[in-house]
Amino acid sequence: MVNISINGRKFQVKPKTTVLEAAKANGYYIPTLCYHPRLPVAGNCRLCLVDVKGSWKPLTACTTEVWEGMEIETDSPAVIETVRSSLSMMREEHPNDCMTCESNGDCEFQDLIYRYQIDAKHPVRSLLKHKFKKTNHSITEPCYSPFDNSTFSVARDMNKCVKCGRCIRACHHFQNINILGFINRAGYERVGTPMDRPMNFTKCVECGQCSQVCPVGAITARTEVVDVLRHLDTKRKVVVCSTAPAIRVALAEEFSTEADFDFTGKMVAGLRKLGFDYIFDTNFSADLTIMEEGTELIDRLNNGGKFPMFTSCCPGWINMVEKSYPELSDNLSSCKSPQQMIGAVIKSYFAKKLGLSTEDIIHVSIMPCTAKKGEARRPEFVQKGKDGKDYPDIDYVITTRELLTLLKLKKINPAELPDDKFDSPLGIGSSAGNLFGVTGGVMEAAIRTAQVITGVENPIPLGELKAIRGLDGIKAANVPLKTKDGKEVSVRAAVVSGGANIQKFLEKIKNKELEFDFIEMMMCPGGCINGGGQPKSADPEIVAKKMQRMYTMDDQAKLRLCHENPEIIDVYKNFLGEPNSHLAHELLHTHYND
Ligand code: HC1
Ligand code: SF4
Repeated sequence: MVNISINGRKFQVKPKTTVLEAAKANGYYIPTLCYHPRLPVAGNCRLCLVDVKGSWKPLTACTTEVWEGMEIETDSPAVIETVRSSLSMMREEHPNDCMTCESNGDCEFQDLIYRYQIDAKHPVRSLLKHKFKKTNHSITEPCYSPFDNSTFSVARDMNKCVKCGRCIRACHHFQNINILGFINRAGYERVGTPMDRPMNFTKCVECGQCSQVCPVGAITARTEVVDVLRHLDTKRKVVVCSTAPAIRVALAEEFSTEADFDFTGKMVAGLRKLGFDYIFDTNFSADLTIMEEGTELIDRLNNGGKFPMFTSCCPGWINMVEKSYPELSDNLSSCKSPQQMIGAVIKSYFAKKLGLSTEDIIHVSIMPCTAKKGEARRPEFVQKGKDGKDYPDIDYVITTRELLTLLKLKKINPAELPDDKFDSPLGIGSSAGNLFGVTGGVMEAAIRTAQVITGVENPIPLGELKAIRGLDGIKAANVPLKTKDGKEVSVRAAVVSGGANIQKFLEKIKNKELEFDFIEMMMCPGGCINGGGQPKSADPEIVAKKMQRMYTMDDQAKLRLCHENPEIIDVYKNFLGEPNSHLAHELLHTHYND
C-alpha cells in the first residue's frame, strides 16, 4: 500500500491508483469534465488539477498516479483560481440557452458553473485572459454548420461542445467506428466528422453512445418529447405506448431501492399517470420475434438457406450491415425487430379490436436506444389508413432519458405509485423476452424455445446457458437441436456485442478462422441495457448491475418461455395463423438493403 495525504488527512491506497481514484474513493470532490469512468483517460480538460507538495505546478488528478508520501491539496487558492478561469473561458464560449437545452438539469457543465459560481456578467478569466479570443467558425469556414440533424436518431449542436473529447473516445473505444474526431488547429479546434460531413453521410450507425457520455447537450438523442407531450395533453387521438425490456431495469436503477428489483409495475403506473391510454409490453413482441425467428432458423436448417443467420433486432447493427457490410444482407433474419413487430400488430390487430384505423392511434415506443428512432422512420414500416395514405407503425420513439424528462416535467415519481399492470392483449411477456435487453438474451430465449419445439431429448436447463451470459464481447455455445427427420444437430451459436467486437469477429468469420450457424449481434457493449438512450451514469458498474437485475427477474419469473406466453398462443390462433404464415410475413418480416 502507498501512504498519501489529502488535504491533511492520511490514507493508504493501492499502488497505481490515480490521485482522482484515491480522492473519489475517500469522499473528496475533484471537478472533472473529460474524465468518464468507462472511457480511457484523456486528461485534456485540465479541471481536475491538484496541488502536490514538491511539484512546481498543479498536476492533473486523472493522469497522475500516487507515490509514497504524496501530499495532495484539492482546494489550494491556485487550484481554485485555475479551475474558475478555465470554466469562465468555457462559459464565455457556451450559448446561454440552458432553458431549452435537452440536457438542462442533467448537465455536468451546468453543475460546475453553479458549484464554482461563474457569473456570466463578471467573468473570472484573470490568469489567461489575453491568450484566447472568441472563435467565430463561420468566418474561416463558411460551409460549417454547428447543427446536425441529418439522422433521425442523434442530434449535434456543436455550439455547446466543451471539447472534452468523450464522444470521440466512445465512438472509438466502444464501437471502433471513429466518426468523431478533433479537426482544425490553433484555437479553431473542434469536434467534427470525416470531411465535416453531416452524420447521415458518414458510417455512423446512430447507436448514440456518443450522446450517452456527452457531459453537456452538444450530442443528444434527437428529441421527440414535445410532440409526445402535445398528444398526451390534447388527447385528440388514442395515445398508446410500448416499453422495451431495458427500460424497466434502467428506471429501477434511477428510482428504486434494492427491494424493488422488478420495477415493471411502477414503470407502468408512471406511464399511466403520464396519460397514455394503453400501455403495452415490447416483451410480448420479443416473444413473437422468437416464434418467427426460431421458425426461420429451423426452416433454413431443414430446407437450406443462407448461413450464418444473424439476428436483426438491433437497428445499430442493421445500419452497420447496410453501410459497411452490404454483402451480409441476406444473412440477416428477415424478422422485423420487436419494436416494429409490436408497431405493426398495434396498428392492425389491436386497432381492429377497438374498431379504429391506423391513423386514429398514436404509438410511442419507449426505447433505451437512439437508433430505434431511425428504424421507426424507415419507409417500409407503414400501413395504409382509411384514406389510402401511408401511416407509420410507430409515430414517435423516445429514449429512457426522454422518458425521464417527461416524468420530471409532469412531476411524477413512479417509485411512489402503487404497481399497475400492462393492458391486454399485447401486455404479457415472458422473462425470456425480457432477456432480449442483455447481450446473449435473444440467443438464450431462442435456444429455450427451439429446443422445446424441435423436441431435443436433453434440453439445456433454464438459466444454465452460462457460456452466453455475462459482459464478454464475444461468446459462443454449441446447441443441440433436432431437424425434421429427427436427427440431432449441433448448432454453433455466437453472441457478439459492441461495434469494436463485431468488426473483429466479422474479420475472423470472413477469414474462415471462425464458423457459426446462428449469431446474435448487438451494437452497444452489453446490449440494450447499455443503449445510447439510457440515463447518463457515473457508476462504472451500472451495466453489470442492470444485467444482474435482468437475470434475477428471469430466475423469479413464472413465465420463462416465449412459446408458452398465452397472448402469443392467442395472437396466432385468432389472427396470424402460424409462425411464418402469409399474414405473419406481411406484418412481421422485411428485407434490408444490400
Ligand atoms: Fe432492445 Fe429489442 S432488446 S433491440 O435491445 O430486440 O432498444 O431493451 O426493445 O426492438 O424487445 C432496444 C431493449 C428492444 C427491440 C426488444
Ligand atoms: Fe459513433 Fe455511435 Fe455516435 Fe455515430 S452514434 S458517432 S457511431 S458513437
